[in-house]
Amino acid sequence: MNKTGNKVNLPWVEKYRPSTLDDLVSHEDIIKTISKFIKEDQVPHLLFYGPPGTGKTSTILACAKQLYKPSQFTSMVLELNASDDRGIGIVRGQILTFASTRTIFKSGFKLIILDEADAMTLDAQNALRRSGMDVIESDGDEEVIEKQLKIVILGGKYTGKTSIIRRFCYNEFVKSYVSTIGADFYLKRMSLPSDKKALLRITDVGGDELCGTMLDKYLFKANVIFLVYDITNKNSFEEINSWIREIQKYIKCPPIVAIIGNKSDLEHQRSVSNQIVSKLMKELNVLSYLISAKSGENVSLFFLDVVARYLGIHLTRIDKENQIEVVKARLVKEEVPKRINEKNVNRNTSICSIQ
Ligand SMILES: Nc1nc2c(ncn2[C@@H]2O[C@H](COP(=O)(O)OP(=O)(O)O)[C@@H](O)[C@H]2O)c(=O)[nH]1
Ligand SMILES: [Mg+2]
Repeated sequence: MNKTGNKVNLPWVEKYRPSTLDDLVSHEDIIKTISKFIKEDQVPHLLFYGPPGTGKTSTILACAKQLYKPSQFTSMVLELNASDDRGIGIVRGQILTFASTRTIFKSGFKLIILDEADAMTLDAQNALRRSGMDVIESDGDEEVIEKQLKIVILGGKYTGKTSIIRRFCYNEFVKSYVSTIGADFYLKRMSLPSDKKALLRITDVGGDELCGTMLDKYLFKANVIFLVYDITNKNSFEEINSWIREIQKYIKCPPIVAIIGNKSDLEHQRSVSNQIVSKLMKELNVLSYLISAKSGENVSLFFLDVVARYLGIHLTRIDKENQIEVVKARLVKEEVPKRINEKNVNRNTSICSIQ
């Protein structure tokens, strides 16, 4: 093509390529169906199959021209040849970058045209089948697949949400209390059985957000929601129902939900009975765990269990046992009141207490 737009020296397949769907001859039913998809803005994934020269590429290019203005073409359409011998790594990299870049001032879907898809090796087809949620890193010959999950932690103030996350991410516990304002964000990589990996994006939502205006934003695209209550505080358990009502307003596609009873180290001060927890668990059809951010009891186990369930990974008893936290306890000298007439009695005993 020269500067004035005239087509010179183009192969005839390009020169006479139909530029609109109406220019295409025959395949009337197919063209009618595709036109309907475009009109209703409901274009599904399309697979064109047929011998060479029957118009597969021309049809999809005509669709693209109908869907996007010439100025949008480069940002919204990616044309690739799958038989490209540069390897699937490059082709897939281009697809992931293109698909994950948001185009400003243009909503709607982007179009990826994968020509000669039948020339793809089986490995290459499998690699592309993995969803857009996967982060794929190439480590020499080994391919590392990392699933990304968004986890949102909700619950009343002082129930220990921040402490749970800090125990899980940094294995630390702070006794002092600093209220979370708005929300905080954490990232944590998790190894799962069979060398699988997950990248957890954890949102720690402040208790005040129950009446705030940002909850819908924090819940956007959440894969897992944890609702935390304090086992020593009945109100915090009752508040779970209010959180559920709020969640239902914003979430269309239900994520995995689990109720987390925190502060199991204060079992002797428990005011939320096991019965009411099981009742709510059955009513809502959700998971439930009893944990302690302070002692670390069950913290990594419940994260692993939920993430594995979400990803459909089966955990063996050994996988679970490996997560069991050894609860550290301090030996405290028992104070024995001195009694008269008690001679030579060995009272050198100790008791165990969790501090
Ligand atoms: N005994 C005990 N205290 C805890 C536990 N988890 C958190 N706390 C304490 O509860 C208070 C509130 O914790 P925080 O994580 O800030 O609660 P949040 O408002 O829900 O984020 C802090 O003083 C923590 O030290 C726990 O498992 N056991
Ligand atoms: Mg907090």
